[in-house]
Amino acid sequence: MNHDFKSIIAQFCVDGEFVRGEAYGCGHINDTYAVYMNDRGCVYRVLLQRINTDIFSDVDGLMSNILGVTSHLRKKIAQRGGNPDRETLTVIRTKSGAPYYRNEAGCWRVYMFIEDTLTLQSARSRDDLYSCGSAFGAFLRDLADYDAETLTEAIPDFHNTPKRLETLRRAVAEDKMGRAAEVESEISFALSRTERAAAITSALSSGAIPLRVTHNDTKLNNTLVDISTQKCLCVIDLDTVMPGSALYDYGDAIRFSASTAPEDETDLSKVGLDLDLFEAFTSGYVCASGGSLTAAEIKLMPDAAIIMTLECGVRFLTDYLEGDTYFKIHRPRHNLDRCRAQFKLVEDMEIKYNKMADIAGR
Ligand code: ADP
Ligand code: GN1
Ligand code: MG
Repeated sequence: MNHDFKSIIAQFCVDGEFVRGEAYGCGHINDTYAVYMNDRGCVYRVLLQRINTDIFSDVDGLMSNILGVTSHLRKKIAQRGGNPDRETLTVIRTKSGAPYYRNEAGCWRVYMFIEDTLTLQSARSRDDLYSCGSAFGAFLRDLADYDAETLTEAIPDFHNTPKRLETLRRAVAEDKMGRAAEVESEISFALSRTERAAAITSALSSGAIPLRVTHNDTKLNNTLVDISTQKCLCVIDLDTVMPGSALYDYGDAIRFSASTAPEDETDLSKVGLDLDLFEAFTSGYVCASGGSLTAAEIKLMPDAAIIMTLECGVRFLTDYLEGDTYFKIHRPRHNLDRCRAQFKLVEDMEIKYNKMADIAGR
């Protein structure tokens, strides 16, 4: 879709003349653009996003979460001598002081563009995953004293895996696109794991593991890597910061980053868990979280990897059955390909369960 970037950006406290806007990044949810500005001969860019309001209906609540969390993180980063402008997101407000701008096309926000960084779609080495684990571990630690009560639940039951399975059951029953017959084996793969899927939510509700402020979308491409140090500099994509379990963050990161293949790989023989990458992320995460993870959380780490991978596969499958309305797709059956890759990864993790447990235990 073409948008009038010039008039949208004119609403924000962004200096200089508009030059151009272009699509940017590989997120599945929001529409992201790099907008170039010319400020007295100096060209720079800002990051413009159209927030997906089909998914995030309470944009005021969402933006107030982001403002609260980033101002808390800024203080922590400054206290340890870091650079808050590069190590967390900075919301650029509108000229009237609002954190976003609404027009007929939707809700728009602008972030400072964090330059001289890379977004990795897959790990190039163990070091990338150690560093990514450290960044998400530090995120958990820095928000440990954040008042969770002030956070809006941007997407209720986001990582409630049993509820995700319920939604899948409903989508199968409705079968509005007539696709259920084709994916019978994927449906039974998911439903046969219903019991295992409840391990994190049950542990949370019994009090066996604590509720914390978590990121909830810990893909490698939701971090920025500093080009000069080659280390993870900044955790981004803060839309889903909510009270949750550290195991959601840990498991989802393993799902995406410790796999031997991309999330949408169609050659399933290439998809599996790389135990070396698993070990690298796990040590980075546990060390940087500052010793705050409990024994019960650590014990559930291998289960978390499996559950979060299963859950993501279930979400892709449900979206396929419902007509691909949630995740952006770039080809027909893309959600089905993503689902199959997740389920293949679950199978491989089940085989490697004891090895994962040994590593996490160490
Ligand atoms: P989505 O919710 O759709 O995944 P993200 O917030 O993750 O959107 O942004 C998509 C991509 O845009 C990221 O993967 C990253 O490459 C890039 N990005 C996001 N915020 C910034 C920023 N402040 N500076 C530089 N790049 C960014
Ligand atoms: C979405 O926004 P993005 O692309 O970082 C999704 C995650 C999924 C992920 C799968 C708000 O993440 O939950 O795990 O796709 N985000 C939302 O790639 O649903
Ligand atoms: Mg993202």
